[in-house]
Amino acid sequence: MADDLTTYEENTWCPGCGNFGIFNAFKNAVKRLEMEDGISRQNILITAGIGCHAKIFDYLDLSGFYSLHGREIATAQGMKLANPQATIVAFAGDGDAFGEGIEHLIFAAKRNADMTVIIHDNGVYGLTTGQFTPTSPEGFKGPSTPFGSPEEPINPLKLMLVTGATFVARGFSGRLKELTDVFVQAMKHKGFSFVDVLQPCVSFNDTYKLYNSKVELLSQPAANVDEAMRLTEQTEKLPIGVFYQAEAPVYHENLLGNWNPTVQRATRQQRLQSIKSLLEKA
Ligand SMILES: Cc1ncc(C[n+]2csc(CCOP(=O)(O)OP(=O)(O)O)c2C)c(N)n1
Ligand code: SF4
Ligand SMILES: [Mg+2]
Repeated sequence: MADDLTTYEENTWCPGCGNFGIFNAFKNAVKRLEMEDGISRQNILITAGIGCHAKIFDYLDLSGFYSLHGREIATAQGMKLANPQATIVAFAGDGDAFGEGIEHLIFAAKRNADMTVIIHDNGVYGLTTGQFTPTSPEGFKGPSTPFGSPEEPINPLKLMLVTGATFVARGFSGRLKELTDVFVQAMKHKGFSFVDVLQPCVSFNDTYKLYNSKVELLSQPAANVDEAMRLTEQTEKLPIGVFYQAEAPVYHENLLGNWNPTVQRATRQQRLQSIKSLLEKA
């Protein structure tokens, strides 16, 4: 065991995979949150979809709920409603969150669900060996697009800004310090925080050279959504860091007020009384 946040599970990521950078930056972020902000690891709950990215769930020694392909963001919302005091993190793949589960991503952002979504954006279905995803570049060749994808990729940051996400950021798995900083800020943000991590897949979409030459740290977040949208359109350079951050009411408080279902569960007697009064009204 390399450190006290790593489990004994055998690591099966390909050597050189960008997932290692995300894993290490996330562990650094958890340690910083513990030391600097008093957020204990027992209060950080994780979930993940299915894919290479999702193996992080097996490797991190944190509590949580292993979800399904494309369903980790729905699962994360349920976890937050059940335990509003917890800090919730959903690890997702690009195929996972922008393909199979895009509706959950959009609605969680729209509701300002208080959680952090970390996208391992490798532009490919890694675990199923190289099919194109919504963020694969035009011309991408793989088993499902042998002549090259004829589609333009989506712009995930722009999608999140339009949908109303209150924290929108990009990281690069090869820039550990900056990625750690972004994770810390995302997990401290009250509301929906979205971090799109540029993650090379050395086996099916090796983007190290591209990202190493283009990635550039933003000096500060944009002052408004319009400015942030323009930043997401840059292609000569790829900005990393926080693009946009805003305050807004969060979903679980709108829905539950101060009620915390984990510590304020109704007794059997109270539940029976509620059923009885419902039946009397019927
Ligand atoms: C509902 C469902 N559809 C499809 C699959 C098959 N499947 C498993 S992993 C995967 C691709 C994952 O790609 P991505 O989300 O980008 O993660 P990566 O492996 O690249 O980290 C697919 C299609 C599945 N497990 N469940
Ligand atoms: S297939 Fe790609 S994403 Fe999956 S472990 Fe290997 S390098 Fe990483
Ligand atoms: Mg992927």
